[in-house]
Amino acid sequence: MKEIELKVPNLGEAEDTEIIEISVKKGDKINKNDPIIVLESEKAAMEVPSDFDGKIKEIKVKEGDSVKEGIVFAVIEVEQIQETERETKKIVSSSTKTERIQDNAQTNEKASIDFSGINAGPAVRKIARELEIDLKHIIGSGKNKMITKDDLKNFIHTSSGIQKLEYADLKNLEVFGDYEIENQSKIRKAGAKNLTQSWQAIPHVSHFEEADVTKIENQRKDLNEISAIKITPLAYIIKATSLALEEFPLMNSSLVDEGKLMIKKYINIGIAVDTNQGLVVPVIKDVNNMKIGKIAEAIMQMSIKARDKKLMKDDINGSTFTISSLGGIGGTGFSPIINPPEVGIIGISRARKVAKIENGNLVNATILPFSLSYDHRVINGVDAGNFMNFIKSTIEKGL
Ligand code: CAO
Repeated sequence: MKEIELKVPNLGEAEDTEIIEISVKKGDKINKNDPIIVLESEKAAMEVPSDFDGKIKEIKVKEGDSVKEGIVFAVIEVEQIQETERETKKIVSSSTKTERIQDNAQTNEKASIDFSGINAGPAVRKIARELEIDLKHIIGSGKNKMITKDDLKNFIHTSSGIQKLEYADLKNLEVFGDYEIENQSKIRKAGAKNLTQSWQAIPHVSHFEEADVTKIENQRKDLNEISAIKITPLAYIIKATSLALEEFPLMNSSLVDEGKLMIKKYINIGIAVDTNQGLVVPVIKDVNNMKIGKIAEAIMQMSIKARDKKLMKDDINGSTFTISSLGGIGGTGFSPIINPPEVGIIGISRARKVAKIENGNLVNATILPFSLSYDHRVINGVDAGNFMNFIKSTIEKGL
């Protein structure tokens, strides 16, 4: 075991250089090229990495210290000294620094987040990139609103912090038997990421309801006898939901900033469509102005386009609320995941025939279970209950 002193390298023309971050603590194991401190001059910031694998024995400086070339800032213990030529790093100008960050982004798959214009040191950027956190969402508490490590830690610890996607450990699993690896489509990969982020970032609550659809089922049968297009219960639910969104505009909104809600004056409903490539959500625009037949036609056109991979950008953008129907498959109820930036989503399950007591008489009825998942930051239980009651009574009255 040998002790090595880490010294501040040649800093180029910079004179007044401050330590803005210490990226390690005593006892930390470090690898060669791991950043140890971050220096900042008036023009830019630079990381000072370790040239060796080892363990931090002592830190000889603190954040805020001014340093010059040659000052020992840390002592590390190393097992073996690799013959390494210390690379003299010059302080880089801000634009060069940005270029370096962009270069890294090209070689690192996780570095797709754009940090341009962000005031944060390289160590914070590195962690954010590794955890796939967009620094634009963090307000810095440092000098000139610089994002410090503590700001990043606080963000991760609050519910708004988006955590890393969770994956099973292949090495642990492969010992149990034969298997094959299947590559996921781009749509499935994007869907997995969006669903995870929505689930982690939005406090979801689900509300379950049932509606007697006997009246609309009779109406639907009659309509289907004369209609060229098959009309499914979904068209009726979409219509009833659009009327409810007109009545309860809070459900047709997006939380755009802390304490700022955008209430949309148009009603576009996204429909979850199952395709071979995964779930896609085409949008039926201005659905509140459409009749049942037109909505059924739009569902058919959009699902054909989705399955034939013919959806255009305009077909999938701009939804204000989403409906996911598993009615053709089965189930008595489920909690769908909100499609951000929306604040609610309705899930439809399979209608069933029941015997019901009506005015003291036993009658046949068809009951449709449906659910609403809502963003509890925007919607309260009472709002959700009123919204669902409205849909239920609209359906039961007949459309
Ligand atoms: N109760 C009872 N029967 C229902 C029903 C319901 N709630 N909803 C549909 N059905 C019936 C239809 O009437 C149709 O019956 P017939 O074959 O006798 O005519 C049959 O089920 C199939 O309907 P469909 O699924 O073709 O049509 P749809 O309008 O109900 O749905 C679409 C269209 C595109 C939404 C659907 O095909 C689809 O992709 N659903 C899956 C969505 C999904 O994956 N959601 C989960 C997201 S969360 O992971």
